[in-house]
Amino acid sequence: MQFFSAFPFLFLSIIICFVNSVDSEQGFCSASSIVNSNSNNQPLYSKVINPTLSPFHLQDLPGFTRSVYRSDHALITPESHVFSPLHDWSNTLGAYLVSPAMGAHFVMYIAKMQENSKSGLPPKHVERFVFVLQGLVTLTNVTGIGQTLTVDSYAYLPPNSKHLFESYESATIVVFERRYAYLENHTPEPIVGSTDQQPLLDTPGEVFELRKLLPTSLPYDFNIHIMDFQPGEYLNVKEVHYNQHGLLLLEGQGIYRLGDSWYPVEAGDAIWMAPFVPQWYAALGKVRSRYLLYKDVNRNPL
Ligand code: UGY
Ligand code: MN
Repeated sequence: MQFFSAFPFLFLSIIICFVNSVDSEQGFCSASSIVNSNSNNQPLYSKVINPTLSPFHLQDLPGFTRSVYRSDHALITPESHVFSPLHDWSNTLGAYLVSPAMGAHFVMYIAKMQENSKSGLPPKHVERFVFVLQGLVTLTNVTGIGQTLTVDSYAYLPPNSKHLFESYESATIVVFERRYAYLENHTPEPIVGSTDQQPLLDTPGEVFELRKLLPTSLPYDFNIHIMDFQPGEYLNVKEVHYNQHGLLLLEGQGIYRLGDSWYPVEAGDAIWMAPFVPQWYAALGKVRSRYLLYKDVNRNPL
């Protein structure tokens, strides 16, 4: 008898459940309740059961950033970049991602060269490395000879060497600069090259592919590594070392461990690693991960 008196209510519940399941992504029905909706016709509090999961949805969350700044590392993601005119350059906006204010001994910045833009010179005794991310730039050095740099090519300018980067259309470059650590009887030379011209190097105990963009000889007090990982590959060494790093993830995505924190990262993200910060990377997703990495080398840390 009780079953039959409850029947109309059950029938109504099944109908409401069916209507809700057509609407919901999961296609299942939980207990029905009085429907209360917000202005977009979503049930009130629907975000609690349908949370923000992907970076695409995170764009809708005001104030959200994956950027982090700690005493021994920083992750700076593109939504945090702040561009302002670069001192001594013309028609160029720059965003500093690493600087001595963090504790680093170098700067790393993205420069957006606009139409008819020109570079300025670094301060005295400061060396410069430029890598082209987008567009075309022309490098003219003291000899007056111009060289065209396309995406994936780069130039190294020793301290106090007169040079000029120009762009007639828009171009984006990443720049590293540091005060050169002089070493008696050794003088660095200017270098122009491209990533694909550099040979793959041995990486004993590791699986990633490594190219170095600068000579490994003593005149050079830093190098820029290009490191490639296929999805699923990771660093075998859980590195802790005296060198500093500035990293720009050029392709792919994965997890970067920095100290005790684990960060999901993707192309466009920049990282600063202080000396001795524990560091580890695993590539995930469906495409190759490639990053560009500043590393100070060839000098006694004393
Ligand atoms: O050479 C390096 O120190 C490099 N393997 N570090 C890194 O990828 N975090
Ligand atoms: Mn390292």
